[in-house]
Amino acid sequence: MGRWDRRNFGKAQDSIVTNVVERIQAAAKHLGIDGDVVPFGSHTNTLCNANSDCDVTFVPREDVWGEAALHILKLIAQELPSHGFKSIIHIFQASIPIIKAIDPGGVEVDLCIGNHLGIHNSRLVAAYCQLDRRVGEVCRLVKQWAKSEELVSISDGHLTSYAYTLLTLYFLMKSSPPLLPNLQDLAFGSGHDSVAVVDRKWGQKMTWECKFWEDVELLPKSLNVDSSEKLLRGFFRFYTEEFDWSTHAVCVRLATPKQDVSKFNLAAPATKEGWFIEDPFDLRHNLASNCIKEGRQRILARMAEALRLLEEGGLQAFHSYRSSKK
Ligand code: 3AT
Ligand code: MG
Repeated sequence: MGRWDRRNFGKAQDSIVTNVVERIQAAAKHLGIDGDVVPFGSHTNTLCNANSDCDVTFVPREDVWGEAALHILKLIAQELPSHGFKSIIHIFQASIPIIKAIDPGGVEVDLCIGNHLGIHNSRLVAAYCQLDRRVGEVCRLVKQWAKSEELVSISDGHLTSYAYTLLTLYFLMKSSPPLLPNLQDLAFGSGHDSVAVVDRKWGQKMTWECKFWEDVELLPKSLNVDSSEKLLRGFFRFYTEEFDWSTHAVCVRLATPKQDVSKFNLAAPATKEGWFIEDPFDLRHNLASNCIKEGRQRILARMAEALRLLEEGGLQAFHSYRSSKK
């Protein structure tokens, strides 16, 4: 898979996603709907694992939302079987209506309409990954671990893959010395032009500031020389022993090495109970809002177990334990 390059972002980066994009583009063309199929998610930011889905959004030439967007999604869904897709499922109750389908190669595809925020948050993650190879390594290890422990799913009260990526980035910004700078903060501090993105989730029109420091090649290398294994241990230790979930938020937007962000000062209504993982751009969105008490307890218990394995037997013990669970 290619590395992120901001000039190339939004173009397919591997053959899986190239195929998916071409087929959906052909379906839209056949229907006479003008627009672009844009990949986002882990296939565009170097974080995909063998079992990653392929996230794509159709961006119509004319801005549409609500019923009009849903209508386009339904039309494309009807057309997909003629372009090799099968097992098509509509999930229209979600905040972003999506269609799930399986491509001819067996890859799960998630298609939505006009998900500009998804494109921008994938760009932000891609930029963080480009800063240091250990970022992608630790993010992929965390996602693989969470999947093998069945901790990735909001329908049964856990977290999404994307939420685990935000947990990892936040930790890497707070590691000592920090492995990552805060790219959003850098863009604000240096007076970058605004990148205003309109979002219409939950039937409400909101405009979010999506700027971040994109010239990652101009930034100095981190002074942190820890191995990915040590960072992974640090990740599990941070969230099980150091981070105060009851009063603080995982907030990539405001992360500084020294201070945790009080969850009660954030834009979305903070719950007394529960975790708070703020989306870097959509400040209404707590990515842990569906993570129930049992889910949180399970995640922390599995994290503590992962930490123990890493401390006792290193990455080898960690991997063998995970493969014994498959
Ligand atoms: P996999 O490799 O597929 O497991 P991923 O990083 O592609 O992980 P997801 O498939 O869960 O993550 O989500 C795809 C992208 O959709 C990631 C992010 O750009 C966007 N996204 C997912 N969930 C949210 C959310 N709750 N809020 C905002 N954007 C989201
Ligand atoms: Mg994905």
